[in-house]
Amino acid sequence: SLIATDQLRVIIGLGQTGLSCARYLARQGLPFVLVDTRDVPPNLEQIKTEFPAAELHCGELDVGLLSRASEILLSPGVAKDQPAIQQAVAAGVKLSGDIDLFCQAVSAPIVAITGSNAKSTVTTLVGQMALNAGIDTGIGGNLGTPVLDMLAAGEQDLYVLELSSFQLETVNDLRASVATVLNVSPDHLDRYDNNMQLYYQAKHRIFRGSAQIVINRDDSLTSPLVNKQVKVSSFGLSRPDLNQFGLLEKNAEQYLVKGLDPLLRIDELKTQGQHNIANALAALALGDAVNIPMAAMLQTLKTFTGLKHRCQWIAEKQGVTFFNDSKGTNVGATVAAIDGLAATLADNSKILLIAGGVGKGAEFSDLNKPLQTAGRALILIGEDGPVIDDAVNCFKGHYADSMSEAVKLAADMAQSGDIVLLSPACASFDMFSGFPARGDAFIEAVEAL
Ligand code: UMA
Ligand code: ADP
Repeated sequence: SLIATDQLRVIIGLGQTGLSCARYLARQGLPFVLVDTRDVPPNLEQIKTEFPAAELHCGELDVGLLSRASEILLSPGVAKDQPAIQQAVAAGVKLSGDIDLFCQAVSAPIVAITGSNAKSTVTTLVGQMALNAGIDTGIGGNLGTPVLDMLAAGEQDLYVLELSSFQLETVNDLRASVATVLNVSPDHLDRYDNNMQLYYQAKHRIFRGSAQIVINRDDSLTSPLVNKQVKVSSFGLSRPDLNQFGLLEKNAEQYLVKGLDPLLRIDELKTQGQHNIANALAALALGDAVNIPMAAMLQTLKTFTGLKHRCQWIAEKQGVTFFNDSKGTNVGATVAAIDGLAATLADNSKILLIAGGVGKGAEFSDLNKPLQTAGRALILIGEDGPVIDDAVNCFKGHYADSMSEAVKLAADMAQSGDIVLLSPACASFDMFSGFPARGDAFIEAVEAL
């Protein structure tokens, strides 16, 4: 490489994150080398056009190059435990990523959100609360817009970031105004050596340097050890202590409350299920920590109907209701979706679950309890359908080769009053480009019935 070693930044991964890092460094006139582990990464031609002068290496990682770097900027899709990366780290090379660069660059307050589930929902809620309060707010991260791309048009007044465990793996110092782990249940264990401890540790890096933290009182795994200077607040579905967020009954009505102060009746929320009440409380606690005015926060909760592909109501056909929860990509999410919808069922009505896809090495036996209580049938799609079938013992799965076949099978078996729920507990990449395409295929199949 022609770049002086003390300035040799190597960007690994030429997806959205890598390109956002390259654009960010280019904006500052700083040199970089582009690397991807694939022989031909997608968008290669576009990358060559956008960065014609940049040195580019594709295929197997070059240990020599990485070990000469001053800093490696690693994309979230690339695991850091590969020998070439570990050798560079052992040689003293700093391992970092787009989130660290972003946090070093901005002085505006940051709300940092992770968790196994509900990240996108809570990030969107907090961001919308701030926008409704008239605050110039950037909303991004794992949700879609790479964080560094948000800086292209100058700094804003507040940032709300959804961070995945993959992004957090390379975070050294985040210094959020407020950070939270919303909940912890198994996911991505294929990437973490089947070791929950490693996954948990990656998530808890979100608390590094944070001024305030928000914990979930109903999930002890969300609570870190912190020193006295850090302000801790909490949310949960129980009666809260002073200044904490929770639920309280007053005059036979359930209220979202801060301490003893009623904020909103729970039936004023437009989203369904206990898990969405927890999400609303989490958003309130986070927004309160960065002083978003309460009126704007409550107004947002009264109008937010939920994101597409998350327990999304699609249609009612011959008394059967269809819900698209394509974003349910792990067991915890699917259990929450079944429990949440089961609470809305009339007596004798049941749920027909469409599940399966790429299981990411997960263990599916936690599906038994909610299915025993509320399930009518299990329809399986994708490569790990049989793994789910083996783990679920309350009934045998029915196999379908396509989404349309799965929807037809479910509709045939459903009785009036039932719910057909797509909540796969798996990633989608064996059959679809991602969870949005899977959800769209479900919607299309329902409409075609
Ligand atoms: N890849 C290689 N070699 C490389 C680089 C990438 O094989 O050198 C592969 C990865 O294994 C992966 C794919 O390419 O299969 C994409 O990886 P990437 O790191 O280039 O991904 P980006 O395009 O930068 O998108 C990432 C997030 N993707 C992942 O973490 C896998 C996006 O989250 C995020 O929106 C984006 O940054 C902006 O911040 C997506 C996601 O699936 C939605 N996240 C996971 C989830 O939510 O469960 C964590
Ligand atoms: P993430 O970005 O973490 O994947 P989303 O907000 O997109 O989270 O929601 C993903 C899925 O998680 C939803 O489709 C729903 O099934 C489930 N879910 C939502 N909120 C919760 C919660 N508080 N606890 C457990 N599961 C939840």
